[in-house]
Amino acid sequence: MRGRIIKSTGSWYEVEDEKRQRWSCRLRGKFKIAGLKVTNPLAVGDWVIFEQEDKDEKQGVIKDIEPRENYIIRRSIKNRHQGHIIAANIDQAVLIATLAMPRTSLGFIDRFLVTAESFRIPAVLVFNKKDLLDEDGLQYLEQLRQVYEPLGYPCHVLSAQQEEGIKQFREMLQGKLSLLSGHSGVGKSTLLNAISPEAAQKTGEVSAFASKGTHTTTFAEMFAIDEDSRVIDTPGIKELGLIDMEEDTMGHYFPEMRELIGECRFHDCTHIHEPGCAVVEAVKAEEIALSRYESYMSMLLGDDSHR
Ligand SMILES: Nc1nc2c(ncn2[C@@H]2O[C@H](COP(=O)(O)OP(=O)(O)OP(=O)(O)O)[C@@H](O)[C@H]2O)c(=O)[nH]1
Ligand SMILES: [Mg+2]
Ligand SMILES: [Zn+2]
Repeated sequence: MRGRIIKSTGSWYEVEDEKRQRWSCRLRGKFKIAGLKVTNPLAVGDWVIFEQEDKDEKQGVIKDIEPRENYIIRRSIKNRHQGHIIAANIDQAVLIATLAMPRTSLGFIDRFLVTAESFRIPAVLVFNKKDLLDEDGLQYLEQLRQVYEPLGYPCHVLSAQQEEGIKQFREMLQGKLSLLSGHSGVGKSTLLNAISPEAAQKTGEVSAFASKGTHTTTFAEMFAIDEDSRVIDTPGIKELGLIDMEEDTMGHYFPEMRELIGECRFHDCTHIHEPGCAVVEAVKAEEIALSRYESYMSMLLGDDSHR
């Protein structure tokens, strides 16, 4: 049978078959994907081939994994030379951000976008908790929209609590598998609950744990919104860390800098101190947002103060 992993706890995988039935699966044998050093062989979003193990119960054994269209990895906490696959085969990565309570920094947003670029996954920005913003806040959001949308990152401004902008949010997810990401407290679960009855039920179950001091949720999990729209919630994942990025390729992950490739005097220009740098010229001419350039520099120089 063929199915898709919708949840993984490390030793067990919840798999949904093509008739949308749920199976509890184990992995037999080992899978090694060439060139990938990861702690988990399978991840949410993976398509697998499995066999029924027990005639009476929905239990199976995973025999094979289909080639991935893409995947998103973060550095393993245990071993910095290894990665942990967060999800595979996703159509878009959606960052839920807030300007207040908590504040998502521009550095964090740009890091997220660079990560998505490096995995060649389209990215979308969603600013939640609009209801907490005053005129100045709303105006600032409008400025951010003018920075990000021309770069190819759609921006949505909404309020999960006031149920404002939920319809557009839902439309943006329509027909896709979306990875939801964002700092703790930005409202990922609240948003999910507003659009997915399945998620509402599950997060309700888990929130009882929250009061006991454990994480609200620990594993990435896929939820159905409707027949052909799914989202993956990634609780407790603070950051989609970058893996081994070379100095001279960082600019490739900034679309506005990528556009200027070949226009700097030196072909291996890092856009920091070199004379005749087209990127620096564009920053001076305000064609590239200063905040984006600052993010680029702090990522390149490994300075984490912008996060
Ligand atoms: N004012 C306001 N509060 C909101 C809004 N959306 C969510 N909240 C509140 O923000 C808090 C955190 O929301 P959650 O949905 O639990 O956040 P989360 O992103 O799932 O957090 P983690 O599960 O820890 O990653 C809750 O108290 C929500 O009620 C909003 O649009 N406006
Ligand atoms: Mg949550
Ligand atoms: Zn340059």
